This record gives sequence, structure tokens and C-alpha cells, in this order.
Amino acid sequence: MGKFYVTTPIYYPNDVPHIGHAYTTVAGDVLTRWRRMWGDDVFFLTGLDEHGQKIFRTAQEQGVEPQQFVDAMAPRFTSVWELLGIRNDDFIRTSDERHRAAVQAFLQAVYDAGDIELGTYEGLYCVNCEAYYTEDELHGGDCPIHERPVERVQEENYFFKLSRYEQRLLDHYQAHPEAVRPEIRLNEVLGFIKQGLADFSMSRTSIDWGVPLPWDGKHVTYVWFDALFNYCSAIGYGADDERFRHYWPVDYHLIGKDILRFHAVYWPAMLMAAGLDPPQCVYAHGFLMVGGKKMSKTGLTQIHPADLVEEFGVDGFRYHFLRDLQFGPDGDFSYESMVARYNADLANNFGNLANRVLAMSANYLGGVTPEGREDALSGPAHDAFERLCSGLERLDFAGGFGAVWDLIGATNAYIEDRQPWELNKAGEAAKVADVLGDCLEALRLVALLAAPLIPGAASELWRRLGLPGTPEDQRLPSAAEWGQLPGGLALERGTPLFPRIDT
Ligand code: ME8
Repeated sequence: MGKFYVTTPIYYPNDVPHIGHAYTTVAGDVLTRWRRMWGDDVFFLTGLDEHGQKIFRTAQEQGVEPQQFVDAMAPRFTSVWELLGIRNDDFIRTSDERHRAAVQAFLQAVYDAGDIELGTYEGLYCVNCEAYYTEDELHGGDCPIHERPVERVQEENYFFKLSRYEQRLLDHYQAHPEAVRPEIRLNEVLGFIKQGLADFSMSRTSIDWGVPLPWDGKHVTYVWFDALFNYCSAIGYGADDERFRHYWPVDYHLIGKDILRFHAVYWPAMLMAAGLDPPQCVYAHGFLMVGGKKMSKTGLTQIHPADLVEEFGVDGFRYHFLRDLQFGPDGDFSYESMVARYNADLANNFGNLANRVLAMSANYLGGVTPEGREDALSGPAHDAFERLCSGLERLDFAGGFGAVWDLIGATNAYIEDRQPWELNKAGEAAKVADVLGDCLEALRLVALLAAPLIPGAASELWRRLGLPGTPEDQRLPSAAEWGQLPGGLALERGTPLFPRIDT
């Protein structure tokens, strides 16, 4: 299998992560766990965007040096990712020396290509976005995203000649419409490019917290120009060419729709300027909303992952955000619906099925897997795998994993239909064993296929089925073929995998 390189945005460490950041990061983790099971050479990157005025000012307000400030914040991100079971392969920080060196090499390449020129900028700036706005983009004079006042700034800056890339970007998206997903976001990007692209300022002299321009040390690099390059510096640009060429171009940049323009307009043009390939896919998901507002660091609606994990567990957290919400559009977070879905899907459907099948196996089969099966569930199992594959191919996590829950539903219905307890009363021992053989094999497949989403419960179920290793050690697609649970394994009943939550 091939390489599979996936990134999340690198987050601003001006505050601790909330469930919005966790949303993108868990999605990347589920996708990359899935691809590891296919034997892909996966590289999953996340990290921190540490430069810029926002961080500089926050550090100043706290009376510490910016480096000291970001060094103290970094563990607050990594500890949340560890808590959520995120298996990132690297954690890049833009204040890392490796990043600074790579950005400087890249800047020099773009400068040498003639796409960076000196000029004067005057405009309106939102420090929270670290972005410029025009008068008509404002909402009542405020930043349209943060709803806070913008600042008028004037500076001598270097400019990136974005205007030269209008046609090349349009040609690129014409040839590769799959490079921005979902489609509605592609249309947004095309609309923006067609309005005409202005050159953008890519350096600052007002602060010195950033990467100095290699040819003019009075300037530091504009935070976005520096930040976007993390995707290349982390895989060895300028330091390990072979590794860089192996992973680049990236397979998926997972982002929120707030930073679509940076990723689908500025970034591909910057790459083209240095002779590098643009991303294969920028996937921009919608906003997590709380009480009708986008969850944000400046708002008062922040919810921290650890608070939800305490109540729902890591698997319950991961499940909710990727199964209950659609990955493309905006989605409302509500505690009530999180409890309802947890109880219905995890405690009842998943948990009860496991419990029921393992209990009957203990009672009727002496707690050992049978040799035979009816193979009545092989069709539904096959369907579940196919639909999961095609769902995850489109990053439709809700639909893809919905197929696994359909297999759970089909298994529960099969038990109701075959009534093993009646067969047992009637002394039909062979039939009981065959029916439970189907159910146990279905549980093996549920554990296998749900593993990227709920890795903890899936591997515990795997263990209780008497299987060695973990579901994620298995290779797809062969492990998903029906009928591989061996007879003679010792089963373990155990306590409920997802205890019900009473409110
Ligand atoms: O923009 N709903 O960092 P950031 C869904 N440093 N996703 C959300 C969200 C919400 N309510 N709130 C945040 C930056 N996110 C830059 C990125 S990349 C080179 C530089 C997620 O800390 C979503 O992925 O503001 C969004 O794009 C990102 O966090 C913004 O994080």
C-alpha cells in the first residue's frame, strides 16, 4: 500500500484546546488509524502555530516572553491529545528550530523565483484571525468571525505576488476538482479566485516574534506564511529531501471552513511559487456550534474535552463527534443529544449485544467459541464493510460507521428471530452453537471495524472474544472476510463496555 499523509491545522496556543479543535484532530486520528489497518505508510501530523501578534500579545499580557509562554502551553495540547487517544506521528511547533530553517529555505526559494516584492500596506487587520479584511467584509465595522473591532495598520512589507496565480489556480481546480472538498467549499474557493486575487503582505516589522526573512532581517515572516509551511517542514523539507518527496503532496489537509481561503488559495499558490505540488485534498468541515454560536476561544461557550471524557469516556467522546455530527456541514453540540446517543448506540446497541452474546455463550456453550455457524449474517457483515470503506473514502464518518451499527442491529434482530434460548430449551444444542457462532463472528467484525473510532472498547471486546493482539493489528481487507473466528477460544463475559448514563 501507499503512503498516506494527513494533517490537522496547527492550533494557536493562546488558550487551551476546546472541543472544536478536538473535532478535527479526532477525525484525523480515526482516518489514519483506519489506513494503518490497510497497511499504509501513514503520517499523521498536528502541532502548534506559535508565532504572530496574537501569541505575542497574549504573552505580553501575562508578563512572560513569547517562547516561555508557548513552551508552557504546548504540554496542555499534547496532554489533551494523549487523553483522546490521538496517535499523531509528530507534533510540530513553529518555534522549533527545524521549522525555522525549513521556512527560511522555502522563503528564499520563493524570493529567488521573483514572487516576493517590497511594498507598503495599509489596511484593516483582525489580530484574532491574523488576517486582513476589506471594509465590505466587516460586520458593522467588526471582524465577521470574532465580532470584535479590527485595527488599521500601515507598514512597509514584503508582498507575495498572489495575483500572478489566479489563472494557474483556476486551471488547477479545473483539472482537480477533488482538491477541495466538500464541493460547496470548492465553489466558494472558485468564486473567491474569480473575484480577482490581490497580492498579500507576507512580512512584519512591528514585532520580532517570528521567522526572520533570510534576505532582510528587519522583517519577520507573516504568521500564516510561516504556519502553512509546517506541513512541509515536519516531513523534512530542506533537511531530508528523500523523506519530503516520499510524503509530499499531502493526501488530506483537514481544516475547519474558517481557514479555507488560506489553505485553498494562498497555500497552493505559495507551493507553486516554490515549484512544489499543491495539496491533493483540502477538506473543510463545518463549525461545531453551541447554543447557535460557533465554539471559539473568544466566546464564553468553550467546552473542554476532558470534562466530557470524564462522563462519556474516551470512546464515548470520539463516537459522539464523528457519528452524531455530519463532517461537512455545521453541527450543533448538545449535551442532551450526546447522552441520548451514548445510551442508545453505545450502552444499548453495542454494549447490550456484546453482553447478551457473551452471556448466552457462557450459559449454552461453556464460554468457548463454537466450531460451526449458520452464516446467516455473512451478507450484512459484507455490506457493513463495503459501506464503511466507501464512507471513509469520502470522509463520511457518520455514514461509514453507521454501517457498522447496522450490522449490530442486524445481529440483534437475528437473535430475536432465532431465539437461542428457545432452541436451548428444545435441546437443539447444535443449532444454538451455530446461531451463537454467527453472533460471535459478527462481534469480531464489529470490534474490527469500529476500532478506529472506539479503539478502547473495540480492543476490549476483541480480548473478551479470546482473540490475540488487538483489532488494529489486523490487516484489511482480509481480516474483514466473514468466518474467521476460530472455535475453541475461551470467552470472557466481563462488565458492561458502556455503562448507561442516567441524568
Ligand atoms: O486557525 N468547530 O488556529 P485555531 C469546528 N493557527 N472546528 C473548530 C471550531 C469549531 N467551533 N473551532 C476551532 C488557526 N476548530 C491557525 C491554523 S494551519 C496552518 C493554522 C478547529 O487555533 C478547526 O479545525 O484558530 C479550525 O480550522 C481550527 O480549529 C482553528 O484553530
